[in-house]
Amino acid sequence: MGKGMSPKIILRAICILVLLTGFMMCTHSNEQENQTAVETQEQHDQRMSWWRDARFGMFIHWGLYAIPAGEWEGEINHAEWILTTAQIPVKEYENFAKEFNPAQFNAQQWVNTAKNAGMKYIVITSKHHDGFCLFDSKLTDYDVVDATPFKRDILKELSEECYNQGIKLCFYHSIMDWHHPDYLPRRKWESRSEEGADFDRYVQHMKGQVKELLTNYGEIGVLWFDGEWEDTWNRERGIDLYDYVRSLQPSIIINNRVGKGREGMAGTYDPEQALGDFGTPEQEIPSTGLGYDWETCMTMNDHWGYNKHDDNWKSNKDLIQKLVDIVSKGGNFLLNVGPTAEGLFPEPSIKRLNAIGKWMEVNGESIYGTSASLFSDLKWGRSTTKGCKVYLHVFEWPENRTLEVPGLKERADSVYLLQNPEASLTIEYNDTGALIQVPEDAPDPYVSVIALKFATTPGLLGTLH
Ligand code: JFZ
Repeated sequence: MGKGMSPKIILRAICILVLLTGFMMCTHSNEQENQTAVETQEQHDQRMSWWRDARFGMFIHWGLYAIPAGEWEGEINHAEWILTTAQIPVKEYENFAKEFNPAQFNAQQWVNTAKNAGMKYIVITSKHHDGFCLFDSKLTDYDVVDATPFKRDILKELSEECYNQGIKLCFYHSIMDWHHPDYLPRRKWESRSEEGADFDRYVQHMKGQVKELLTNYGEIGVLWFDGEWEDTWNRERGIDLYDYVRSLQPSIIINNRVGKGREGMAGTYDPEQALGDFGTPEQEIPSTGLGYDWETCMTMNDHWGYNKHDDNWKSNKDLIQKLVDIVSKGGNFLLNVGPTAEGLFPEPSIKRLNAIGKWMEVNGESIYGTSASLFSDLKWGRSTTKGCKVYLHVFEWPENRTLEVPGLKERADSVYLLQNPEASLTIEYNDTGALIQVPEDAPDPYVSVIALKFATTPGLLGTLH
């Protein structure tokens, strides 16, 4: 410090600096978050509350691509991207519409399967990148009602069933559109010219469709955008779209793919560009919580859209443990189904959904409405917490019949297996934590859950980390 600078002056300088930074941060964040500025934290929490409680939802990728079912000219690794990955000219791809006649489609059954699996919301592709719409859009003829022999508005039927069965209906709507003449850029291999194309006009068209989706199908839970990565899209357009959606349904939730910044795409994540209400890690589970709302979306095999050759199914155990892992880190799980061209969920998907549902029936209490684990590391599994309860999800059952819970020092009033609440388990405490005596064999083949009930909300945080 320079000679003659009194502590008073230094103090004053620090004060001014602090005030200035504070002011700069305020103006900065106002600029950043103008799309949510109208909402207080409390209102935001209120809007997010059903979604945070739900924890588990169904993703449905369905469209014309279910017809080739992943195969084109001997190549068998395609799915919903087949127009691009097999380089099928748009005019030729359009022909699939004439064949789209999913006679076995039954909205009541689809919604019921999701509900029985313990899922609380369904996100279905109103339009994927191929531009084909599963709803009766007045703004295009390239939709299920105008272009197919089926002629039924799939989203209408689903919206009625979701309403009846208490499931939140949500739409995945692709920003990228390989079909619309005004969408730019074209695919590199295409012969369609860009002449006369007007991206602004495309955006107006897309907003018109968003208006249809948010006006004709009742209350929609989430608008899940995607395909925002091309150069024609930018943050400004993202903010405008976000605001437009909220102006149509103020309580709706919107994912982060409405803007540019998002996790998961190597090299492209830019937090300054991030928009939306939750993050969307894809096909991966982050190693810790993310400090904001997030939802992992994942396939049960290796494709989103139906692929008749894909047998690489995840096991029931893997899927249940992934659900628990995600929830223990404060995230949601959006698990995908790719229905067939006949309108059926693939049999292996149904089997897995049924197994998850059976597990959720017994253990759902440890999933819905819970918060992330209070423990930083549990070598045998995961944990969640809700109110006065802590749940321990045991992946690896202890061979010596003693489950070690390091860091747990507060005395629980009762300890029991969720599948058998009447039988109390013995718990002892020592210097480093607690020891729970458990039965010899794991009571559940996938994940056994132990509940600990405390007299008050456990103040474990202080003692655990
Ligand atoms: C997108 C779609 O292109 C895909 O067809 C599917 O609908 C999926 C849910 O979302 O695919 C992506 C999006 C992001 C990444 C990879 C594929 N990413 O972040 O690496």
